[in-house]
Amino acid sequence: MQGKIIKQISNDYTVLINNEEIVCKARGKFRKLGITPLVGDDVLIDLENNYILEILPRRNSLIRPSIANVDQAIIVTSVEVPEYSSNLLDKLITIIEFNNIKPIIYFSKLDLVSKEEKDKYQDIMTYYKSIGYDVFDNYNDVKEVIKDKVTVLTGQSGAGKSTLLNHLDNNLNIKTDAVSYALGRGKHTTRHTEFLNVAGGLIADTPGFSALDFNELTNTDIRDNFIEFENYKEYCKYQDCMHSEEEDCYVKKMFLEGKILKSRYENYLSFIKKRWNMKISASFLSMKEDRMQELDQTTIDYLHVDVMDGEFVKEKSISNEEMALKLKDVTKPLDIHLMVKDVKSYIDFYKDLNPKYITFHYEATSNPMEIINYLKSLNIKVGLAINPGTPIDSILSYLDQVDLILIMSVYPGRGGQEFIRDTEHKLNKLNHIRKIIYLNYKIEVDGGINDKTINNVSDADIAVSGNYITSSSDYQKQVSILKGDITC
Ligand SMILES: Nc1nc2c(ncn2[C@@H]2O[C@H](COP(=O)(O)OP(=O)(O)OP(=O)(O)O)[C@@H](O)[C@H]2O)c(=O)[nH]1
Ligand SMILES: [Mg+2]
Repeated sequence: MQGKIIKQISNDYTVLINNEEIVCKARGKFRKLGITPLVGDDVLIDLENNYILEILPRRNSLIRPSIANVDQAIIVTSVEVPEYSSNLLDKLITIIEFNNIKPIIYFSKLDLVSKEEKDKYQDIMTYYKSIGYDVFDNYNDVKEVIKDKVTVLTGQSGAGKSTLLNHLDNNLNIKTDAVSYALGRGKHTTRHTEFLNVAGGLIADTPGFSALDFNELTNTDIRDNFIEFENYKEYCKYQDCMHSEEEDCYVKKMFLEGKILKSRYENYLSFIKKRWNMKISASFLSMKEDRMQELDQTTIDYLHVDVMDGEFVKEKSISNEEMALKLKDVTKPLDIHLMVKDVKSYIDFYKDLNPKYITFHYEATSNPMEIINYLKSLNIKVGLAINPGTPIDSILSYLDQVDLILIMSVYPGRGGQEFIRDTEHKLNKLNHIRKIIYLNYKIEVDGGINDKTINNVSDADIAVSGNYITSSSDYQKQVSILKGDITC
């Protein structure tokens, strides 16, 4: 039998089947597969045992609030208690847009602010309307957009989601409560997600939250879901412009001319520029004359030593002895990247240079664990690298064994390649996994990194950059640009 989950309270799912509500449990197989049934899911039910047997394909879903298959999300945005946060509003809009759900904005508690402040919020509301969103501050108007639609309410705890529902239907009597700041964050009055029949549509009240993550969204996803940029981007000089520091960026021009709301553009920059902590590992492979000392004196964090054997990769670097000579006087920690087949013998040479990391390629050996253990026995931090064609899934079992994962954003051993865009998803995935299972590995990215592509790798901790630094007459300037200390 097919039905729809309309309510969840811990492990109990209320499923609506032919207008009848049946409380079901989820089959154990979902947990094993890492799938959680969501309110809004269309499901197949075993009516004898009241089990959810199967979740039908979702049209869309959100993590917070956790819900599936909705047409639209009303973002309840309070202007006072909790105070207005344009940052949270823009973050929610971006995430909801990304998930192919229509965002609708509802401003609550305007009755609590002065006339001047109210005017300020009217201007903000006008801006969001001008870029194409439905914006309301009156619940009567909301009634019109929920008819025949599946809607979810979202927003901070205490913003007034349940209050809005009670206004939409006087018979509901959902519990609402004043916001408590005893714990420094609003308490959550609504504790579960539930669909209700309101004003001719289905609408879900959800628990509020006090913090929100972008989770799987990359910087380009964020950029592409700031909808007003769409009108301007074709006039940017660069097709893949991130609208931050690039020259001749039309979006930035529009912002400077007041066509884009200040808070909106600033929030965007804060969303994509998590760059303040980026470490730079400088590769000197393409350095023409010997300016090693000069590079060593810049604010780079590591020296990236590319070692190529002509076997694992086509190219061959200078001999080990010549490399050792080159590195003899440098002071920066060495970040050694072995693009070689006979990993162990190279480790035996480079271990004597007192490196911080030695990174080898997953593709180079049939027994990565043996190399990992060998490096550990030498007290050297272990790095594991993967080529552009190798998925993260193939190294999952090593993530808790290594200190660093190096994601190649070009094919190793060939110069002058462009940054491969799929890299962003890999970095993002690694960052996500690290957060949810509390691992400590560093994430490094190597290939095609320059002042533009650095904006796409904010999920990395360390960016390797070679040509961009060493082709310049001013090494320090390039490093400072990469670190976000100065703009170009
Ligand atoms: N003055 C005023 N108070 C409001 C308004 N909307 C909500 N409130 C009050 O704000 C408090 C929180 O409202 P709720 O509706 O419980 O908030 P919520 O978003 O459902 O919160 P959670 O369930 O915790 O996520 C209650 O005391 C409401 O009476 C409004 O427009 N004006
Ligand atoms: Mg509530």
